[in-house]
Order: sequence, then C-alpha cells, then structure tokens
Amino acid sequence: MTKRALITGITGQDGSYLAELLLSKGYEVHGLIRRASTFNTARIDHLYVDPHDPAAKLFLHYGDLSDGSRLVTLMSEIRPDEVYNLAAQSHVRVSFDEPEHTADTTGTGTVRLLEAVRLSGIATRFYQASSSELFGATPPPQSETTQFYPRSPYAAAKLYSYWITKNYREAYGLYAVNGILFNHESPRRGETFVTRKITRAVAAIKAGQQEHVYLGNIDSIRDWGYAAEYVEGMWRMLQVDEPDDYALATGVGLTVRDFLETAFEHVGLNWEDHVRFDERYLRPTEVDALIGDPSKAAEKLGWKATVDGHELAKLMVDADVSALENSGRPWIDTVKLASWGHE
Ligand code: NAP
Ligand code: F7E
Repeated sequence: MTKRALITGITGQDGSYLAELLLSKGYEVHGLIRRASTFNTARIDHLYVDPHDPAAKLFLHYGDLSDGSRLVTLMSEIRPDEVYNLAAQSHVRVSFDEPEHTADTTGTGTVRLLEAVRLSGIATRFYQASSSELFGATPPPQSETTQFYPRSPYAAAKLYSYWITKNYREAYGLYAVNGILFNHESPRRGETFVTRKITRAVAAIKAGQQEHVYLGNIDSIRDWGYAAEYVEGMWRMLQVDEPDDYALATGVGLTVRDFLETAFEHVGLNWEDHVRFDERYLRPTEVDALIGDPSKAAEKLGWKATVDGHELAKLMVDADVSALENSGRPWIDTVKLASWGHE
C-alpha cells in the first residue's frame, strides 16, 4: 500500500529535502503551501509533476498554520499516514521583531494541527520540528534530558509546541514525536541564516561583486550538520514502534568564526579582510553554545550525521560559487547519500 504523508513547510529547506526523501521511498506526498503574490515553490519545483499526470505523486494544497478549519478539512481529505509539521516562522532574530506572529505560527500553529489530527480520528503519526533552541542558556552538551531555557520568542514558541506534542501523546494516545534538531544547513538554507549569508558572501566577494559582509556575534557556537541527512532522521523517528523524542546533532561545535575561516579559506581568501561588525545583527538575548549529544538517535534509530561543519561550509561555498557562475539555483542539488541507501 502506498503511504501518504502531509508536510507543512514543504517550501522550506527541510521540507524540500523531506519531500525528495519520501518520494524516493514511494510515498504520495502532500504539501501545505501559503498563497503569496510571487511563487514560493522554488525549492520543490524540480519535484513537481502536473497533477493530471497519473504518475504524479506530489500534491500541493493552499493553507496556513493560522487557519485551523483549513487544517481540519485537509486532514480529512488527505487522510495521511504521517504528518510532518515543519512550518514555522523559523528565524530567531526576526522573532524578536515579530513575537506575536511567531507565537501564532511556531507555537499555536502546532496545536491547531494536532487538533486537526485528533478530530480526524485517523491513526496518523505526527512529527514536530522541535529545536535545540529550547536549551538556550543551558550549557552543552545537550540531549533529550537536558533542561530547557529558551532565550527568544522563537524558542518560547517552540517550547509550547514541544510540550503540546508530548501532551497529545500522553492525553490522547497519539503517535506524536519531537525531533529536537540542532542547526542543520545546506545550499538550500534561507539566505539570512548565518551560514548561508557567509557562503553567499564568499561567492560574491570571490566574483568581485562585493567586498564586505556585515555580521553580529561571531563567538557563538553551533553544532552544524547537513540538512539532507537530518530529514532521514525525521523519517526514522516515525518508523519505530513506540513514539519518543530524539535529538539529532553531529556532536561537534564550531564558532561562527571557525565557519568563516573554513568558508573563506576554501576559495583562497582571508575572512578578516572581508568581515565587518554590525550591531543590528545582535540579539537581545543570545544563545552562546549549542552542542548536541546524539547518542540516543544513534542507538535507537541507527542515525548518525556524516558531514561535519567544515565539510558543510565547503559544500555550501561550492554550491554558491557555482550558482553565481552559472546563474544556477543552488537548491537543485538532489542529494546523493549512498550511506542512506535511498538513491
Ligand atoms: P524554513 O526554511 O524557514 O521553512 C519554513 C517553512 O514554513 C516554509 O515552507 C514556510 O513557507 C513555512 N511557513 C512559515 N509560516 C507558515 C504558516 N503560518 N503557515 C504555513 N506555512 C508556514 O525552515 P527550515 O530550516 O526548513 O526548518 C524546518 C522546521 O524545523 C522549522 O519549524 C524550524 O523552526 C525547525 N528547525 C530548524 C532547524 C534548522 O537548523 N534548520 C533546527 C531546528 C528546528 P514559505 O516558504 O511560504 O515562507
Ligand atoms: O544564527 C550568529 C547568531 O540565524 C546562528 C534556526 O534554524 O537554528 C537556527 O537558529 C548564530 C547566532 O541560526 C549573524 O547571533 C552572527 O548565534 O544562523 P542563525 P540560529 O539562531 O542558531 C536553530 C536550531 C533553529 O531552530 C532556528 O529555526 O550566528 N550571527 N551574525 C548571525 N546570525 C544571523 N542570522 N545573521 C548574522 O548576520
């Protein structure tokens, strides 16, 4: 029987890789997309097949996490076996500017979707995109049992989503899990997250199109992995018998400064010649260090990150350099990860 999945946030970085993964596994994939005045499907355009074609396996539906009745309708129409809730206002710095909107989508949006699942009465497995931002001020290493201490409106909204997911599991017996994912990046990463901002700047500086890039705090530490590997972990979380929560991470932390050094060196440049400070990129409260302990995922799911932060920096620089040279689109980098066995 063909399995059916619903992905919210399918137009985002993770949604696009997850859609690729599930299609490669033979799933029928349904994605929630927001109506916008310009197209917002660039990351998944390469997967699109006209729905009139009998071979079509990807179907897109307009909707929004702020619109609960639409979510109820979609759940009963699609009747998915698996729901992946990846949609969110996901930018930490922006959440300080738009705290209420962030609470509504990143927080309350989750309970709207969980209610739609519950009311549908369908035996759906539910994945919630939780975040290492939950740990915030608690020092590393961080794992599933580490105390949460959110440091932004984004993290506070994700904290609500984490607990409401757990509560629906305990209260209603839903198969609902939290994937507590540490930072994961790729050539498809949004352009205003620090890694992609850096790798795009490296490409532009190398091409002589700009001289400087302006950044905020470059002393913070993050555990950066490759997004294409992390969606495999999400899928594995929904394949085990009992629902549980898992952290996904590489286990290694780098400073933003380390990432800068590797990215600039990769094209023969010295980062110190090109990086300037701008206080507008500082956050009112910063998360100083996130380094995950992924041993539970390794033991129970057989999941392990294979790409480290340095490799990731080089891979992203290469994609942005080649995108600039060829006017290509960096998100069409259909991933070949032989180790996962889903070519
Ligand atoms: P992303 O690239 O920012 O994608 C976010 C997705 O959510 C986009 O498809 C966006 O649609 C959609 N969205 C935003 N608001 C929505 C709303 N109100 N209704 C419906 N859809 C909405 O994020 P990502 O990096 O792929 O991350 C996926 C999820 O994992 C997010 O929940 C994020 O918070 C979480 N997470 C990410 C990381 C990471 O390092 N990447 C780590 C931990 C957790 P548009 O394209 O229309 O804007
Ligand atoms: O910042 C510093 C910044 O915005 C990383 C999201 O996917 O991962 C992500 O959140 C670090 C921070 O990611 C700039 O202060 C310096 O210390 O790339 P980021 P994030 O805040 O870690 C978590 C796990 C999520 O869940 C989120 O959804 O870099 N930094 N200068 C900067 N950051 C940005 N964006 N821009 C700068 O100019």
